[in-house]
Amino acid sequence: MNGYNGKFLVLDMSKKEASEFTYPEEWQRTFIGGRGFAVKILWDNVPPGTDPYSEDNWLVFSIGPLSGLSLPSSSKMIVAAKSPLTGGYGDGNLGTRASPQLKKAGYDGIIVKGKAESPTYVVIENDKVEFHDAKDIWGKGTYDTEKYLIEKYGKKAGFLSIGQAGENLVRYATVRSQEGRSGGRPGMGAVMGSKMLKSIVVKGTGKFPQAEPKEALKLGSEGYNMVKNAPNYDHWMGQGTTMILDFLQESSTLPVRNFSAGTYELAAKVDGSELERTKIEQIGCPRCNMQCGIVIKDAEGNNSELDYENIGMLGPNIGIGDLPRVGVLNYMADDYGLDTISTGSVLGMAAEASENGVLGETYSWGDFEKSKDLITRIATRADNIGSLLAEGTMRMAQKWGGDASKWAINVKGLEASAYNAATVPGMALSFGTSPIGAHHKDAWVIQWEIQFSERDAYTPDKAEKVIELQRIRGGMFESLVTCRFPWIELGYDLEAYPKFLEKVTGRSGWNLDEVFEVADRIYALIRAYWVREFVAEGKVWSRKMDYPAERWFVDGLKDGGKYTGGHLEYDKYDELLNSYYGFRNWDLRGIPKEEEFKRLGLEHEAEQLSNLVDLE
Ligand code: PTT
Ligand code: SF4
Repeated sequence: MNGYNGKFLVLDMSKKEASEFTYPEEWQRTFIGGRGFAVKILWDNVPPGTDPYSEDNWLVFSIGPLSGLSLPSSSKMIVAAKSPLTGGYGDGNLGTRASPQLKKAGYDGIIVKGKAESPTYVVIENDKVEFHDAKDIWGKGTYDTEKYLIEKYGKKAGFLSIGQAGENLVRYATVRSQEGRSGGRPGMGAVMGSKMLKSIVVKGTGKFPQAEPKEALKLGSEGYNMVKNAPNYDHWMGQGTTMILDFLQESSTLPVRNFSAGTYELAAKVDGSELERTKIEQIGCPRCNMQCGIVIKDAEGNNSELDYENIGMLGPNIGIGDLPRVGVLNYMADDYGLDTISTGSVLGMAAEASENGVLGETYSWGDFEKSKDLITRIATRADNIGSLLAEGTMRMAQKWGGDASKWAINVKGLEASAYNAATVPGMALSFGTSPIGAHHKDAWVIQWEIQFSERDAYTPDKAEKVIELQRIRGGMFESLVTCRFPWIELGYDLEAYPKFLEKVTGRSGWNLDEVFEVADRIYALIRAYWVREFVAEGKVWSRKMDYPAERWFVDGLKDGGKYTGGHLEYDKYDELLNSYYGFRNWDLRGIPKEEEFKRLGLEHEAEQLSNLVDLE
């Protein structure tokens, strides 16, 4: 099909050899690209039960048919692998110049396998691939690393790099690009580090494969115009994602002091208006005219790019109500290549452990200097405490025992993003059933739930809504691969995307229903992947894997206005989960039924799974 290069570049780090992987053409219809290709490649090629840090784990960078083209906010890329944080499928969505460069170099993605003996970086220039000694940048942060690479390869190249956190196998290390973007929350940066791969540089000079380039360009420029003229455009450009903070404060759903409370007394000091007031610059991904990276001068004079999640987790969640200070912690996380969400959650849990005499040292809410100290000790695994915190909240709870499970705000091991779901059951379901653990990206249902549904209810319409959003956000956007913000934030029409697909691939008949069927296929295969890995490792898979954080059930919410004392209820949540499984045609363990695998054309995968677990 047009719109694709039909192959991935394979980097064998053990042999320092490059080769090509040509995938079956039918995948372009059945999986579209991005996340769909990534999970299929991992399912087929990474043996069940593989240690995420072993040379047998594959790290997959994957773009889609629309990535990098001249249409709204298209320079995105999936980075995926078996996750060292959760043990299941992990991925992230990275904004990067490497996306268009890779397509122009002639590939739909990069597979990294094996393990180099010494630090290495790889330069891809069309079909020329070179493995270089990375001794000059190993041990450096992502800012200096990118600076070094820009000096050598120029500003127009695409860069994918890790910082010290990835090198030191911090389980929530990310991959970074273009000084501001960060992707792969469930430890994709650590998988890259385990392969001794510091950076990938990509340069391409070919053409974008497209069936009707002029038509696609015309549709794209209409899209850019629509975005620019959207009623909310100016507000968005002023505050970006942080404009949501006021709504979360008003609805008592902010993450405050390790998610124990829902409102923050210093919210006005870290909200969207404050960010807008102190903004010095606005940055973003290539090919985007609604750039969301809002930069401030942090308390130590660095330029720090802030989004809502970074602020929520490194601000209210650890009791820091000062934006320039939040900026410092955010800058450190970006430089070390640590996920800000998990870092904020780990610090919140550490502060609570300290309060309860479990941490072994003093760390109080709002202690800025100690937060900095801990972030450095985490990224470098400097000592026992730094190293334990580098393992993430699930393993911290296992180590400490007792009440600590309540302080660990995660699902399946991935720390929850910055929404306190104690009094919003639909958002709790979204975290519970997200395909990578507690990330909001697949179904950010919270605003709909509070504004348009009965907030306290556990009714089936919430399960339906979560699935609707998962199909659009987690299925469609993650396989196309483009940014979802033009649609979600500025109302760009979803129907535009099948039209783009037609013009780019040359295949007529694309429609949203077909794309959503692809989404269901991707979800079923990701779920099969989780179950397969759990069973192969001798762990128990059960519906409890889809439970949100324990705290939201057992502790009443503090400082939540009329929601104070509120919490989730196990029996009602179970009913909601049953509705979700019912709509998905999954059984009561949360495993797709055999007939559902069949409907989606995944008979072979179902047969493989049935060797490990009985299917209904
Ligand atoms: C994303 C997660 C998010 S979601 C944020 S802020 W957000 C945090 N950003 C981090 C960061 O910055 N530095 C850092 N060291 N760690 C960070 N961790 C957190 O990572 C992201 C944007 C955002 S900003 C969002 S919602 C949207 N996400 C999209 C998505 O998932 N899919 C898609 N098709 N389009 C999306 N558009 C928006 O992209 P992860 P990014 Mg990130 C600095 O990667 O692993 O998915 O985690 O990707 O390129 O930075 O863009 O309020
Ligand atoms: Fe990147 Fe933000 Fe633009 Fe999306 S809206 S493409 S995340 S700059």
